[in-house]
Amino acid sequence: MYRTYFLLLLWVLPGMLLRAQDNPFYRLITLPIPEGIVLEGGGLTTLPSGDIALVTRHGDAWIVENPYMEGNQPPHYRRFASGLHEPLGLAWHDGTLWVTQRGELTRLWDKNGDGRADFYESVYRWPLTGNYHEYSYGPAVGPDGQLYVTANVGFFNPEWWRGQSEVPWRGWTLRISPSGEMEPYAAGMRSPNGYGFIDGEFFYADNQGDWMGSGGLVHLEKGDFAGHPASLRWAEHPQSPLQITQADIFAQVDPQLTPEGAPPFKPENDPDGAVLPLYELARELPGVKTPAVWLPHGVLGISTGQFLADTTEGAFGPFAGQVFVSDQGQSKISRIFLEKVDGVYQGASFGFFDGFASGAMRLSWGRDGSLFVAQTNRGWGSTGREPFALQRLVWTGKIPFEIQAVRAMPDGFELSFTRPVDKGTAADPASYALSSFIYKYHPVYGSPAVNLEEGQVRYAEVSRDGLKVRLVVDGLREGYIHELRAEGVRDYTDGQPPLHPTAYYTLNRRPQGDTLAIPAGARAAHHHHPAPAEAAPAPVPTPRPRPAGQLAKNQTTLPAHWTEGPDLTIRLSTKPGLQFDVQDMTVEAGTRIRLIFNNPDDMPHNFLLLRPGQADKVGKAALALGVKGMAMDYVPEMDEVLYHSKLLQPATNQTIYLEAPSEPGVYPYVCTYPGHYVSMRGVLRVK
Ligand SMILES: [Cu+2]
Repeated sequence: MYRTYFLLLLWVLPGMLLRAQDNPFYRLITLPIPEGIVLEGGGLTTLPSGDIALVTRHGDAWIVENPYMEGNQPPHYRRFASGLHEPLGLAWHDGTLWVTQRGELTRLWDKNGDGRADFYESVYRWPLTGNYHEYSYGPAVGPDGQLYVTANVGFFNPEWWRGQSEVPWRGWTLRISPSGEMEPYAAGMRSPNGYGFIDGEFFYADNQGDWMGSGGLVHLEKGDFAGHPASLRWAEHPQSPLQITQADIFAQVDPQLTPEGAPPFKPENDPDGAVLPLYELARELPGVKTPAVWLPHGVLGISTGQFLADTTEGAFGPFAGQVFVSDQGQSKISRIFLEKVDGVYQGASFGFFDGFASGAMRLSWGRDGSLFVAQTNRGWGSTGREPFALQRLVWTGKIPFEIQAVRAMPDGFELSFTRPVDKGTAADPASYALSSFIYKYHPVYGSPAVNLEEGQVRYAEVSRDGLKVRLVVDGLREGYIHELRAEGVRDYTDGQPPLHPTAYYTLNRRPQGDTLAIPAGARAAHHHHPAPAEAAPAPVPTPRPRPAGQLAKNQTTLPAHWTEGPDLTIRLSTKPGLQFDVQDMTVEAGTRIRLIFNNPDDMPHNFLLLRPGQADKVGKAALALGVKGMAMDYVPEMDEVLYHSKLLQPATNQTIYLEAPSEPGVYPYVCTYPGHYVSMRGVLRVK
């Protein structure tokens, strides 16, 4: 009884996540891993027997027998191969395992049948420079029997961090035949960690970074360009199927950029307010592919892992045919509904399951329709604190109340629910809220959500069976991401709101056709927006005015009353692996400090000094800023934040001035970029 009440509370309180161990719909089972095996999942596939095979980034291939732990027996791990070079993908095809190493597609044969690979066949090799970021992923096996491999751009820091393609075919998808003929298939990848087939079509999933405002799922046809221009260095190569060049892209983005010996793409060259979304480029240049569905950064993840279409025909719950996407940094899985409008893929993304033990990387269906999730924090950290894990997600047979799908309509959306809705709440336009935004297409790492606009749900009509709601809205914008919130809608049976009440619909094409006539006397839309559920910060206190002489929270000039200058200069840097280089410092109360905060790392970071014991609270509040977080430098407006830097792009710095608190104590400092606050911390001891 107490437990049920607790669960209800979790659902009702905005901003709270249903904890993995309390989820009544999906059970998370952890597979024990014997001492001594470092199982950082880089590739995962299910064998015809139902056993699973897994490769680790350290170079081993393992066969996991009895992964279902039948007869209460633990799984058994058998090393199948070793010495592979950072393999990041694995497939079963034509009777053997195929693995993508950094520089090669390799077929693993067990010719003598002793359960260990005895012949590593080099199917196709590609050049590498040795740059750390030249990861390679795959293969995905197509319906054509061809093997698809995706390749990162390298990441270099000549003046500032940027993706470069120093050797063919960094930043490309390659199509390779089993006998080793390669054809370059598509370009514009940055960090294509997700790859695979949905309905027989090739898709890939990228990560936020330079030129990539946020992660997303992209449908790729031969000759397509997905956005990262470094790969276009090889666009005019005789084998290239691309019709566009780097010069075409740069001419649209900034005429000062040139293809060869391009000037430094410095963040400061990106003027404030300049917005060029990728979809506008796609209008100018055929062959430019925008994501079918964007995954809003910090909301539905921060580092896209793998995606997998639900081919279980209902064995995994009410989402057959949809797509699940893992996230390494936030240890979660999101869900995507895809549809085709005018021949173009688009659709909605939703939250699905949070709380994996480590960074969720690779996905594979078990023979019973459960989902295996191979995990690693990759030394970068993840919300799940284990360095690695292997878990299995099993549907319990209970149907969660969720928005099952969102379909675009000429004048709005049609929502399907997994269970009948309460018609009173579902027919009330005030139960919904709509806004839309987009990301910049620019050389800078990531993008804030820009061009934000509130929309309006004008009318809601519930189907007779209570499973569908037709919405008529104002504010549809082609090319934009529409945040549609439905937390006012209640389940007919138990009165609960949807478990994940927010959908992010990417409207690549607005459908043509009939609009819905709003009946006279229909309930008018109220100007009322329900509190955001999934991404709600704690109530924001109005910042108290600071007394004269007191410093701003982000004081970047020498305070006028510091006539003697600072008492102390502290240099603080970020370092790889989500760390500050100094994690413990001690100062006298009231010390006037000049803090030179430097970010030489390859991703953005910030610095927030907090009141004692508030690191978790502030970290969570920053995460809850959702799509608006980037524009706020992920600094929540709350009294717990004493001082902060701005969000520093890679290879930039900022000097701020602050006064050590007058109260002695241990004051934490954290980076609140999504996913970082768990590990990226230090303490300032005030004596
Ligand atoms: Cu950080």
